[in-house]
Amino acid sequence: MNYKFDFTPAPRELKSFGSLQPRLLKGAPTFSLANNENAPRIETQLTAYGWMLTDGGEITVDAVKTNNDELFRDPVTGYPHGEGYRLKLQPQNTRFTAGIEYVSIRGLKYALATLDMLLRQGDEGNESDEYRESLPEIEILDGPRFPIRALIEGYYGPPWSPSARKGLLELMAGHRMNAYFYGPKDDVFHRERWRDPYEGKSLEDLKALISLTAENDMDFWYNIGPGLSMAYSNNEDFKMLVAKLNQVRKLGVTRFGLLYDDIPEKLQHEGDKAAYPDLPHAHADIANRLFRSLKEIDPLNQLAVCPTQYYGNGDEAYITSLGSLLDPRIEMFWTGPEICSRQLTLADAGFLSRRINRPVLYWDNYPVNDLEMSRELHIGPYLGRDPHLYRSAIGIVANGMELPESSKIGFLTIADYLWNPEVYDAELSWNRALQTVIGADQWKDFRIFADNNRYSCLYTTDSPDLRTSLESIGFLLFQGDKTGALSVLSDVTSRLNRAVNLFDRGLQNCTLQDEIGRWIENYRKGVQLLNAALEYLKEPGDAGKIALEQAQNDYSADNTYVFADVLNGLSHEILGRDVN
Ligand code: LTM
Repeated sequence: MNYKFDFTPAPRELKSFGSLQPRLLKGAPTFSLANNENAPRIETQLTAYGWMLTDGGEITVDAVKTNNDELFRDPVTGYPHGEGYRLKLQPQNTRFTAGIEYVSIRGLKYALATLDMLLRQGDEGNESDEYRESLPEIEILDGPRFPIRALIEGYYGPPWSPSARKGLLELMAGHRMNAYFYGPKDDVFHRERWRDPYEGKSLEDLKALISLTAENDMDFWYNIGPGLSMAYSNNEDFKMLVAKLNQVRKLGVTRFGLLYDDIPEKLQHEGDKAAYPDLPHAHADIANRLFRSLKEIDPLNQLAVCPTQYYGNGDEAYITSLGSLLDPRIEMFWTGPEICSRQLTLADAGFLSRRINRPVLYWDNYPVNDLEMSRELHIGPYLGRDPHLYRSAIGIVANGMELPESSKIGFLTIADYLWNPEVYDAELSWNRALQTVIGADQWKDFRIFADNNRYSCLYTTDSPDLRTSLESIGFLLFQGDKTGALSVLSDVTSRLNRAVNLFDRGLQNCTLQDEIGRWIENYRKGVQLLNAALEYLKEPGDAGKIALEQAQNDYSADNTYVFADVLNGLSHEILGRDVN
């Protein structure tokens, strides 16, 4: 039988691919546990996937914790990935043993996720939610490429609610992101009132968030942005900064970020101008002192800094100076050549990392859609990131939209890229992400809508299929082939109408439907415009003309970005032809 393994993400190494053995059961697997050190965790995770624990189960899970992280060392970067695992699935008569070796609990978690994926995929690859009826003998040696695989709540706008955070962190941890960076611009205690300690509800929420991150085996990075008001030369301010981080540290946090983004590019306080030659000296001084104080308390504490100039070529004066002054153990954020970068290349990363004496930590502004991007919905797949970026970058921290449910789609594709960027397949990963967020029954119709919402800094030509069809309709009308044009337009509208019908019936994920209401509305208007064009072509006349112009006005009056510029001027194009 021909088996296809469309893993998302693909494991680093598939060591062997042996004989197939029919399974005992057709549906969800039953499993039993050998003498596993972390048996309760294995049980919880597999049960959550729908597996059943029984004596003498069909699959015996034999997971062994090892200290041999040499096994999982990255062959290219030499990074000792304690998050790696080895998984061997071996048939034994009609049963199977799943042998797992892992170093850290994350390694175990990822191994079990791969095991479920291995059993779940049908002949249709990722499109099946069924379990396989027979299983291969297989050995997988796997580990991530990027050490830091993270999401950041770092946008302007209302912070995510506690329940949204729960949903997001559970999902992303299950898809191998390993860190959550806290830094909502609109949390007053993070930026405007950075000196003030958390108290009352804000403190309780922060504590709950830290616990939630730990429950999901993720690292929590607390970020603070004091630069709007801090006097860098004022020792009282420095003490306030240390005190604030101490408050958070006492909640169990060991990772911190000092954000100097979106603040004045020149020194403002008179005392600072007297004390420092320029901004990078002030920034490096504060960061280095803070780093030393954190390390004195606990050598495990870590610090990352977001520079004020956080994008560009990498040879500008500020970043060059800061890079040379900052302790090389401090991580440094960078968003790429632009604030929202279309591409991140290994060449740029290599150049910057040599100039700043450390691998780059990308703060990637995708899928974020704040400020002037707020009319765009960023639900397309992650694109334009070099497959070899991990050679010069320690990680990527992806900035979310204020829309948590919608952010999941982009984040899921980012998680796949981060695990194994060399074989990342954007469309496959996107299909899988849509399936996860929308559900197996509805994702294909939703994809028709999503395909017309691809516009972002990553992808500036939207609606690829519709664009091609409209080009062909224009060409056919120009040739005087109205029948041909009608046929193409009729196919297009009936396809786009499938998503309208889906929204009429209602998404099973109602949170998502609520969140993207304004984009659904303008999608409807766009489809209405195409329907009106179809009616006019079928029956040209004044009534049809008025309806078409009205539909064009309705669609164009709404500045919510759907179909990008593809439908602009459609009525003009149709009405400009002789279609009688
Ligand atoms: O990108 C950085 C480092 N800072 C801000 C983000 O907070 C904001 O969300 C994005 C997108 O608008 N741009 C920024 O400059």
